[in-house]
Amino acid sequence: MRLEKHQIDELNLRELANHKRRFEFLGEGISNLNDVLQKLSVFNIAIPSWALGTGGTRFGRFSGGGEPRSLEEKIEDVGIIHALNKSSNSISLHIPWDIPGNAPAVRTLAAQYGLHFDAVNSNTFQDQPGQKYSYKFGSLHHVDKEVRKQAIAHNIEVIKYGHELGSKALSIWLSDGSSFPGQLNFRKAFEHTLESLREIYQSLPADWKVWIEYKPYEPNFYSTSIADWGQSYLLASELGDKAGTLVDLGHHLQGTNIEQIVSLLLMKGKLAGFHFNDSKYGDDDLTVGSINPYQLFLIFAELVEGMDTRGMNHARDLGWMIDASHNVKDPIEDLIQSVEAIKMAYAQALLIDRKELLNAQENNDTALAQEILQQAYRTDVRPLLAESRIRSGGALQPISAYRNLQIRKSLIIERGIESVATGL
Ligand code: RM4
Ligand code: MN
Ligand code: MN
Repeated sequence: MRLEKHQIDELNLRELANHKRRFEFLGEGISNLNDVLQKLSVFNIAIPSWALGTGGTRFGRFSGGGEPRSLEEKIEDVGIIHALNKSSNSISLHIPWDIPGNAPAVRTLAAQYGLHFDAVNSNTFQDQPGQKYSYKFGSLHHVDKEVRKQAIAHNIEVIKYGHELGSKALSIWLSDGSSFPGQLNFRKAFEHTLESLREIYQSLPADWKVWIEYKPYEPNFYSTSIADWGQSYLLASELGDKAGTLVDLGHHLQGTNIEQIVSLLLMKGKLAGFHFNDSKYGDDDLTVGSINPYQLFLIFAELVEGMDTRGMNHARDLGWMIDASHNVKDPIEDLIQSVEAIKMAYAQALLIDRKELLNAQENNDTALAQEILQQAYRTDVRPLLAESRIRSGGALQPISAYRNLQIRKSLIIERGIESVATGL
C-alpha cells in the first residue's frame, strides 16, 4: 500500500492551527531557528529490515498481524514510515534474512518510495540451511581456517549484494566469543578476527566503509571477541581509514558513559555510526528514548560538538540507524517513536548554547554548565520536529495519522493475520 500526500494533508489541516500557535511560541525564543529547522529536515535515520516484524524472546513470539512477507513488503513498510515522518529515507538489510533476488528491481521499487539502501549487515551468528561449516564456535575468530574462510566469503557476498543496491557500508557484528573460562585463547581469537577482517577489508569497493560493532556479552557469556569500543577501535585502526567503530546503544554494561566513548571516537575520526535503541538491563532493543532519553540527549550533545569541531556534515558523515526489536508494539509505530526520539535529542543538542557552555567549562562553573545543558534538554522541541515534517510534506502527528488511516488494518487484510517477517 502507498500513502497519498492528500491523505496526510487532510489530517494535518485539522491540527494546523494548534500547531502554528505552539511553533510560533517556541520559535520566538530560538535564535538559530532556521538553522535548526534546516538541519532537522535533512536528518534521516535508516530503518533495519529485520525490525519490521514482531520480534520475540527465546520464550516466545507474538505476531501482531500484517507483517511483511518479503523484502518488497518491507520496503513498502519503510515507505509508509517515511511518508509519515519524512525522516526515514533508507533501509538497512541483513543478509541472508533479506536477499535481494533481483537487485535492480528492488532498487527501483525503493526509489519509488523515495528510499535508498543504507549499510548491509552480514550474519555469521546463525547457521543457514546447507551451510558446510557451523558457526557454533564462532566465525571470523574460529580456530579452524575453513570456518573462517566460509565466514569471510559470506561477508564478501554481502558486499556484492550491497554494491548492487547502492549501499556504501558493510556492518559486521560477530557473536564470536566463549561461554566458559579456558575455552578460548583470547590473543589468537583476536588475531584470527583481524586476519579475517583484513581479507574482507580488501574486498571493499573504493568508496565503501566497514563498521565494526562491539558487544560485551550474549550469546556468549564469558567473553566476546569484539567486546567493547577499545577492541573495535584497535581492529579498525589496524585495518585502515575505511574501518570505524559502530556504537549500538544496547551493547554496554550498565552505567557505561556512552557519550564519552562517542566523543573520543569522534576525536580520532573512528566513529562510524550508530545502532539506536534503548535498554534497561542489557541488549534489550527497546524503543529509542523509552527508558533513558537524557542519555540519548547527552550522546547527541557530544555528537554535535564533535562533528562541528571536525567540520562534519551531521546528516551524511555518520551512519544513523535503528536496531530494535518489538515484542508488544506494532513495529511501525515503534519505529516512528524511535525516529522521533532520536530527532528530539538531536534538536535539543542543537539548542545548547555552546559559547556559554565553553565559558562555564573553562571557569569550572559546574552548576552553570549543568543549567545550560538542561535548559536545552528541558525544551519541548516537538513543535520544531512537527514544523520540519510538514515543510517536507510529512504528517504533523505521524502515529495518530497512522492510526487514523487504519494502516495496520489494511496491511492485515493484504497480508493476513499470520504473516511472519524474517529477522530477529
Ligand atoms: C545483535 C547486534 C547486531 C544485529 C543483531 C540482529 O545484537 O545488535 O547489530 O544485527 O543483533
Ligand atoms: Mn546492533
Ligand atoms: Mn544488539
